[in-house]
Amino acid sequence: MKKLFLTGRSEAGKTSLTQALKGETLHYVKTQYTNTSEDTIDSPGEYAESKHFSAGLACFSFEADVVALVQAADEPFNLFGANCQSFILRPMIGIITKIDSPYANIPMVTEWLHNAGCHRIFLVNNVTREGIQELLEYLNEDLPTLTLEEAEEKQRMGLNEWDPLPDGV
Ligand SMILES: Nc1nc2c(ncn2[C@@H]2O[C@H](COP(=O)(O)OP(=O)(O)O)[C@@H](O)[C@H]2O)c(=O)[nH]1
Ligand SMILES: [Mg+2]
Repeated sequence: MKKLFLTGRSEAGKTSLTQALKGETLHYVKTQYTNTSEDTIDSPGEYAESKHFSAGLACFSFEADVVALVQAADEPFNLFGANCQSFILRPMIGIITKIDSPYANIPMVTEWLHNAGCHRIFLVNNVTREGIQELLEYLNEDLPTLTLEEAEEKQRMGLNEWDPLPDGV
């Protein structure tokens, strides 16, 4: 199972997502600190919202196999700049929560997450668990482990460890 790191503004639905992934019914918990001992690493929204703390997010990401930018479908503005993945040495996905919101604008949030560099985007409703199974299937596939030689070869080609090799190589 891939260890997932969640970041996004307060109220985006990160803590609810950890509960939906565990099959728990949603209950409100204020996220006071980053907890890395479980399969999902949750973080306080204040980290993503503050210029001073946001560098800490890159450090926490190194504890994870995959980083997820979490944005609610009804968020009024975008917190993440273009190409955020450039300083995170992990595959980065986007998770759009609250797809049931009457104010949802899924095409706009999808565009934000694509611009940030997410290579895959999942749509979820934490309340009804719609979309959670698809995310769990992605998380259940382990990342392939590379030998040192394979890792060095990918580095020479300018590829990330998790990128597929070009055709014919
Ligand atoms: N309708 C709806 N509400 C949600 C969803 N996910 C979370 N919420 C609600 O949004 C609020 C903030 O959720 P929370 O998980 O604490 O956000 P966090 O600050 O990112 O951890 C809570 O009242 C949740 O019940 C969702 O998919 N749909
Ligand atoms: Mg939280």
